[in-house]
Amino acid sequence: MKIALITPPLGIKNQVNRPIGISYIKAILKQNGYDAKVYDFSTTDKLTALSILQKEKCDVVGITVFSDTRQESLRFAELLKKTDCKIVLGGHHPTFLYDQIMKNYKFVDFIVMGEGEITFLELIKTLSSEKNKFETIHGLVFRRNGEYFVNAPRNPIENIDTIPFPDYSDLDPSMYKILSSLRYKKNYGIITSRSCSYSCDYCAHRWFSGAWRARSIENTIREIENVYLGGITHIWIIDDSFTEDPARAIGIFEEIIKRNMKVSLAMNSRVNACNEDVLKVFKKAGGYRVDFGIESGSDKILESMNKRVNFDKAYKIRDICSRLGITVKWNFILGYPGETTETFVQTKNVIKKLKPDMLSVSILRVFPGTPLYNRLIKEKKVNESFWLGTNSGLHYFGDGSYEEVMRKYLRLMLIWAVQFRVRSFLCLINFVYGFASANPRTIVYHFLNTVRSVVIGRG
Ligand code: B12
Ligand code: SF4
Repeated sequence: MKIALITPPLGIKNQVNRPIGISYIKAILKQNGYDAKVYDFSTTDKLTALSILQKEKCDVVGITVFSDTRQESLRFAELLKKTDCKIVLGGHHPTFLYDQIMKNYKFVDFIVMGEGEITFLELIKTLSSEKNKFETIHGLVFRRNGEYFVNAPRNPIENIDTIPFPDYSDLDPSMYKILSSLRYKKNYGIITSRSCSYSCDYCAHRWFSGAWRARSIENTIREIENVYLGGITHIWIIDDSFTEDPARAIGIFEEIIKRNMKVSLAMNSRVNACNEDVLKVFKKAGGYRVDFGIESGSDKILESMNKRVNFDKAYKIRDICSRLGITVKWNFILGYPGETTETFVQTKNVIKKLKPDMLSVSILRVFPGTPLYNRLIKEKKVNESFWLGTNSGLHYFGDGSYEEVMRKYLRLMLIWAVQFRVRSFLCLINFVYGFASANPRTIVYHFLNTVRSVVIGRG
């Protein structure tokens, strides 16, 4: 059976991370004697991608679908269906919107909900046996005689050390680059734990993959060592909540130091789950950048986000990072329901106090599967049919009108860019790079990014 697992053509210029999810699926198929090929078409044009797959004559094509890129994925799937293959979708978007997809896109044969390793393996086993007993596969949505059926959900894999390492053998490592210390380095994104034990209102992870589960230090370090020995020296730990168990995080960094691996490390963390001990050993192991989400400067908004962030702890973490020479990127969201001029100003004041090295302020996007989305649907403030249209992300503009929020947003961005002296040089380079892109939306995006992150050194 010929199986392809793909990221669809997305028309983007640079890809930073390998497609981790489908590469995990390839690995588990291989472990069980099935061969699948992974294609990352995110930077490939549609016709080239199509002709590659047409030549392959696949029996099954599995596609990752994000909400923002669902149209690209679905349009491509429709074209592929003409080659008479089975179309299987996976990822966050179809996990939550399987009803809408199965009703409106008849060329989709299967949807894998949540973590895909075991469900997809069972599907391939069933298709190979030609018994077609799909109803016994937990986590699967399937079509039969014009109707579709939704099976019981599958529990997330408890011991994630049992999953083989993602198999990237089909991918070109030089494609995944990141700007670090003013030059591009080959990047390796790694997931050392799944999910998160918080449940922020705008985030779907708890609902997508249950409780926080971590790989052991030994299992994680083996993957890092493999890639290091393969010549990659930039590792980005992209877990949702990497430092949830600080002792485990420290253990991983200590192993990197002990094994004398000369790597540059970046990580995502959470203010409440980070401390000086973690940051010190992170720095010693090659750590140079941490991303934190604060999201708002207003207690009221933070409460409705269920964010559980402590500003004093954030200032303390900023001081420690500053002392250790670690760059910090702070992420904020504007336009949450309940956002007012007063809460805008509160956010502005917190940013001012943080003196960020790097800053990302985005307007709220609402994703299916989040408590926020479900509430806005119930209150009829957003409509599920949005996803059938061609606009990419579902933005929500709080209680103000679009124009009102954009006006405040642009004004604040301009003031902040100058006032906070953000030294995000990388954003400027991104901006120049973005201009080379033909997509006007990308240009506007990079323009806004730069306006809010102009480089004038830290004062
Ligand atoms: C790394 C990352 C990226 C990287 C790499 C993406 C890539 N090529 O894989 C970059 C930075 C490029 C990126 C970009 C985007 N991302 Co992103 N990203 C992540 C992040 C942090 C980790 C993804 C990951 O590898 N997880 C680990 C693996 C094991 O899990 P997984 O990918 O979910 O895969 C499992 C299942 O979903 C399923 N599965 C996935 N695909 C398939 C396919 C098949 C056929 C099957 C059967 C199963 C299956 O099985 C996998 C194994 O269990 C997640 C957050 C998260 N924790 O997942 C956000 C996340 C996936 N990203 C998100 C978004 C929105 C985006 C963007 C659309 C943002 C944007 N507007 O630009 C773009 C997409 C365009 C693109 N270029 O790919 C959202 C998706 C929400 C949604 N409803 O769509 C997430 C969940 C973050 C969030 N905001 O909550 N992203
Ligand atoms: S936003 Fe971050 S901290 Fe909040 S639930 Fe999601 S992953 Fe966890």
